Amino acid sequence: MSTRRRPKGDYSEESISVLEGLEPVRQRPGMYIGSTGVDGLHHLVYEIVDNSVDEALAGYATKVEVVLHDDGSVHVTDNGRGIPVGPHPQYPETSTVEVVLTKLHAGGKFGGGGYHVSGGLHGVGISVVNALSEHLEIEVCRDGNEYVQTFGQGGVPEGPLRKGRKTKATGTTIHFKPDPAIFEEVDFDRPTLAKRFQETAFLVPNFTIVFRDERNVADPGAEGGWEREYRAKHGIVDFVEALNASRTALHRRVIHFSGERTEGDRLMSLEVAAQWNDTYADSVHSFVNVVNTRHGGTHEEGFRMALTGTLNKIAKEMGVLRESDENFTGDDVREGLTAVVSVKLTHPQFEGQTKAKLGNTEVKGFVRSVVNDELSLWLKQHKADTKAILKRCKDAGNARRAARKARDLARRKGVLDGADAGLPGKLVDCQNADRSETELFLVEGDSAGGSAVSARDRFTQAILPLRGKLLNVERTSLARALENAEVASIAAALGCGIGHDVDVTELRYGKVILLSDADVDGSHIRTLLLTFLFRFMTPVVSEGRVYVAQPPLYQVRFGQDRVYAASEQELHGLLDARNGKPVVSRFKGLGEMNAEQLWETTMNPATRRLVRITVEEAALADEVVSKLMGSVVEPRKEWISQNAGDARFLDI
Ligand code: 0RA
Repeated sequence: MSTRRRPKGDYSEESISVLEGLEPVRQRPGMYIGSTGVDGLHHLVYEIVDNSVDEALAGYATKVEVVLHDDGSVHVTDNGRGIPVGPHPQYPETSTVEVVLTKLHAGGKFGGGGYHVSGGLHGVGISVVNALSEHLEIEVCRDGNEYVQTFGQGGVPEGPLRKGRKTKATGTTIHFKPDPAIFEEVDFDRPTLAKRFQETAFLVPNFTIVFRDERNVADPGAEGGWEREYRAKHGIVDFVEALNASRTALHRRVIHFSGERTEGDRLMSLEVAAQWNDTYADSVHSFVNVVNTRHGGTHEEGFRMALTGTLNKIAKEMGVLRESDENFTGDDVREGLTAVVSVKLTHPQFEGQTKAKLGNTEVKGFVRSVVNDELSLWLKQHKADTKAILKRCKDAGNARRAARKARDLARRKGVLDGADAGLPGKLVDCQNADRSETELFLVEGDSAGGSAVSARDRFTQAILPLRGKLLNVERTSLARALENAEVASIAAALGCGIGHDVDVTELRYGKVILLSDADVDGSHIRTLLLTFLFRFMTPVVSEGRVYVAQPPLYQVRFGQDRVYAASEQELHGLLDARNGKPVVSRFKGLGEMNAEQLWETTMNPATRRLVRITVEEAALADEVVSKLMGSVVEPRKEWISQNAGDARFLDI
């Protein structure tokens, strides 16, 4: 897609803005780059690279190269037009290069009202980078020559812009070293930058971003000289394919369309790529002027409304929904959807603390009307894909109704109602009606479940034995998940709903505790259970209601005395600390412990250890499962070969 716009250098009177010096930036850096921590530090790089991206969007640059150096400095070079070198209209004595680097531009944008689609968080301009640098060197190739200027701490010019050798090339090179007096630590994180550059490359087709890490090249122990090249021939279609790479797409072609509208000097454009996969996740990524709008906004609202409306309309036209059927909800149509919504605007208005939400009201209607028209057209032209998509929406709706029914059934049963219909037969419930004091143990295996039943405090502790391994949640929609007997019994026992319907206040227990063997198989089932809870009962995890029990691996007897150790290390500690003749035994599984041992070591609130699971840990489990059990073989192979033997990843 091409975005036509007025070039930045087109200075008209009204675009001349009030300029001021750099002092305010050093006084309050947070105002300009968000923070002086690692995020602010990375922001400096984005600020420069975004200017190169603008040159690419305007049709001039095709490439930018970013290099990290040992001394904390960064080198960014592009082949755009180069910053103008002639006198600045407002400061006839000074080159435009120097003004751009030493004056703060009102509204943060170069040329004020002039057209500038900026990628930066606040679009603050490269003078902010100069202000927060210890040293900066700029080299501009333009008008047949190279021009160079250097700046000291805080962006103070060390001399005027000087003409250098002749060249036919054009472009801008900036080499800057963030000022250690400003930043908490000058230590760039390669993966953070790499992710951003990859994303940028997807959003700016045919723009090449070379990223090289030359830190520690001299150190033979360190991995130096790392380099990647990011370039996306098919833009956001490639983006969606990459996002779906470890999943199975439900239809072959990636949906792709775009639209534009101009209103006076305002231009809006939209590009969408989308493809459904066989997982439960809803993964809509939105961008405004190549910046990720993590918190959505009017463009996402317009997209969601049009998506739901269009799919309902087409489903009726194709007879997938009859007039008497309930419409698909937004959740139904977004189940398994991976989409990228990229909007470009001349006058974006961002909202909120992080500026990660779009506020322009006119964008909603624009996006809505483009999606209504273009998506309808695409679906009509791709009947086979459309059938697969509509079937998916219909299954999602059916599953949602089934889940709600199950929850309503469970809701009507108090804990004291016992094993009425609705609660799973295998559940051995507790008696306490005060839910906050109760605990549900999800126990791997029938025999371990049996021990746990005898060991428990029957007033507060309930046991749900799970047979063998849980289904492979990775490849599962809500509909398929609910067909699995283990999933259905967990959902019924928890009673708080499943999927988008979860209501944690309905959770039938205070704590949900995963109890499995301390070995590799136990860790496997724990990972699967966490993934299941993370995907289908997210609020239960995020509200801190999920725990992992820590059964011991060893028992050591010193005469009549029994002590336990959870790891090899703890065992050695114990043996070193005590006198007497130890008898060490290793538990192969929970089933080997008698009820008394299990109570003492793992279940008794007074003596046990529990680890509360955070969303981050559950998300990590989810990632491991995606890689190990996703339906696409390649990433799994790669992951296993990279991490083979590294039990850390499974040991959650
Ligand atoms: C001001 C005006 C023009 C381009 C730029 C700045 C510019 C800045 C950076 C920073 C890194 N790379 C850059 N490339 C360009 C417009 C130039 C014109 O009208 O010819």
